[in-house]
Amino acid sequence: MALFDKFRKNRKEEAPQEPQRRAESDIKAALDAESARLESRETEAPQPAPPAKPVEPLKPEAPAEESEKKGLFGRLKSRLTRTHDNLSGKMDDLVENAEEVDDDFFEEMTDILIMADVGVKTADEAVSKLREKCEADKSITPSQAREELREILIGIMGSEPMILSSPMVLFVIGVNGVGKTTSIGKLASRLKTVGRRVIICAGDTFRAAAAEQLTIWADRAGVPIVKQKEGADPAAVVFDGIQAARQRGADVLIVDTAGRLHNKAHLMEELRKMARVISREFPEAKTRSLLVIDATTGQNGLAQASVFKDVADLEGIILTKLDGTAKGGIAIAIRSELGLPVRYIGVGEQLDDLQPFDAREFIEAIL
Ligand SMILES: Nc1nc2c(ncn2[C@@H]2O[C@H](COP(=O)(O)OP(=O)(O)O)[C@@H](O)[C@H]2O)c(=O)[nH]1
Ligand SMILES: [Mg+2]
Repeated sequence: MALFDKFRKNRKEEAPQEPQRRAESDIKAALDAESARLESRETEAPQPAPPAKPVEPLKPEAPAEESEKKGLFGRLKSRLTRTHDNLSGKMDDLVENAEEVDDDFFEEMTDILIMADVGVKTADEAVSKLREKCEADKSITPSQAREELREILIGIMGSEPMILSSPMVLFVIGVNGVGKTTSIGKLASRLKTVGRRVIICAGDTFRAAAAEQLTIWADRAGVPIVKQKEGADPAAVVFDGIQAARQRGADVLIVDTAGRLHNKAHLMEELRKMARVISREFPEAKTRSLLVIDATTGQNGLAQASVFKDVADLEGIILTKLDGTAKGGIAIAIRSELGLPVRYIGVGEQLDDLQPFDAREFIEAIL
């Protein structure tokens, strides 16, 4: 404990706002609303209701009206225009010019998918499935084949809901610049809006500006942040984060991390050390890691992911910067080539530019 005492002296923890009491039924309603939104399909037993505790004023998300849903989808679509224009534009041409569904049609379709970064393996897999279908039913037209392709891709990606429980520690990992800090701010804001108590922990103590940048995001999201001086031991910051989470009855502690992939052994050791602190000090918390991948780095992002898969037990992917690429097909490749679900997507630099991933909406927006 002496180690942590030493670091705790340096602690610069922001004073939390005085929490206000709220009825337990309200908390449950908020969590139900979040479950309905984020984990819409029930694949696991429902999480137990959290113990009664003081929470901030509740702003539950009203069930999305049809018009609101359309608005959200319209927004998603507008953010994915580059990929849409690339993928859907080329598919339009293909379908318009094809007289029948033949070898050339399948070949060209495969090329279009690969050019949108769907990846050779995944593109081949999807088109072989389509080919089988078309061989079994010769009446399928080029335009119907495209519809079938959509369904096949949705099937390949799947939509597994992320189960959030309370208390929970979420590590956000990934190489520098992919969007970890930004995504943490957005995620904290999302969770707070639906009544979860979130604390952010500045575990990236490597870069001088990292904690400051995270503080700005914490302020935007309106959640407390726990941090220490640059160069502090990330495990000591996590220790402080746990104390804060316990004191305030937080549901989710989100931990930012440094992305020093060039030294895998070091990164692994750092993550292990933080995990040890959690299992010792916060054994009741579920610990999960989300890997952030920058969609604009394409297949290189997949290579990074396979390295991180070796060092951490990954819960899933946050795929960022989809607004900045014509190659958003990478979202499809991730599921089939890494075996990891995309949990959230980043579609811009604003606080509300992080959306839970929905395979059907995604495919409908780009194809
Ligand atoms: N356009 C766009 N930019 C993003 C997105 N997510 C992050 N960024 C930008 O990417 C840059 C790096 O983000 P940062 O969170 O600092 O990455 P980190 O090093 O992994 O923590 C920043 O300029 C962010 O504004 C996104 O979804 N869309
Ligand atoms: Mg960062």
